[in-house]
Amino acid sequence: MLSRFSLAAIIGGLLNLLYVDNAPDHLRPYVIRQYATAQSTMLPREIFRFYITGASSNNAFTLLTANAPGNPSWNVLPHIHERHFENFYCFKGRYQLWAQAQDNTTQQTRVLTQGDFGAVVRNSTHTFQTIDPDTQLGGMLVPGGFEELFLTIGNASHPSTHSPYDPAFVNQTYSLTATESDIGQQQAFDVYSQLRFQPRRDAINGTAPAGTTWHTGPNQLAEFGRPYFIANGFGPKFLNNESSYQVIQPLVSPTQAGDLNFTMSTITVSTTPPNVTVPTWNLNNIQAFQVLEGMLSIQIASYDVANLTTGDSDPYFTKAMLMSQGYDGVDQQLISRGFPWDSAMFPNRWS
Ligand SMILES: [Cu+2]
Repeated sequence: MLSRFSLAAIIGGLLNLLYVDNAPDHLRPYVIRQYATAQSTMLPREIFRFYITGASSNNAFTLLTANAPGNPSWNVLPHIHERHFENFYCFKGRYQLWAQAQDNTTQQTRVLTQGDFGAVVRNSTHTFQTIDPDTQLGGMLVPGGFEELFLTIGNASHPSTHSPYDPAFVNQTYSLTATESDIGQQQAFDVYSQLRFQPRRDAINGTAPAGTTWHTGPNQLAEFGRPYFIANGFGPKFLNNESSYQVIQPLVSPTQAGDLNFTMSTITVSTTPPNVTVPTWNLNNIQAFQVLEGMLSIQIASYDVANLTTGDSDPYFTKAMLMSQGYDGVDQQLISRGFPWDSAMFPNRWS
């Protein structure tokens, strides 16, 4: 069965094997399959996989997914990270995310469905709860290395069927209480439990407080230091038409990332029109693509072409998540040579 691939294209070293089952223990180009072993780790009622680690990205970022059924309560105690910016993406199913900024302004919550995004900046109190039976969330944490927490507190789990999670989770109950020693141990990994935080339960149409815009109108990326949420397709958009059409939807731009020096965008790509040459990129920083729809073909240095696919071998429509180290990555370059665009779709005629 073909499935979604992740790819960390690290420009530089040349090694023989592009395809791996676990993220490499050092910086190098690689491709890893969705639901690969990926150091899969069991926590109560959820399995984490680590497609990019601190070791594989020279500490640029960690890319993980968590698969879980719906949970009767939060998946984790409310907590803060002082050093890590934690990005939440919904690959499928639904989960609810809560976030409150450091200055204790109004607590926000959203129910995330496929393609929705939440940016939990440093020092924001947050927690989440999975809702649907087949839910997958993505976490992109900057800087890298945050997986060490899960590898320490979880149990190694390598389902031989590569099942996203263990069906036995559905009947399991667990308690979210933490002992003093758990809390002390977690602080060493930049997790500071906020036991007095009460996640609000008054969301209507997937959002609270009242008056917030969620799947009903545009969402903006926030000023530096504030958590924010972008519903799928409702954020800012840019079109680049230098080769194929590419619609770039930034999720984290330099303003929000600040000193953490990274960006995240989705890029929707058309086919390449006749008589157009596919461009070659010369990039100085780490770029990682995770294909969401369609297929992205990438050739890295002198490796063979890698086809990152969700199963479609010759699609007319491809959408990928891009994570980029630095402020001159693929998304920022496409935006700088493109222009603001109102639609999530590329034009229906070649220009
Ligand atoms: Cu967190």
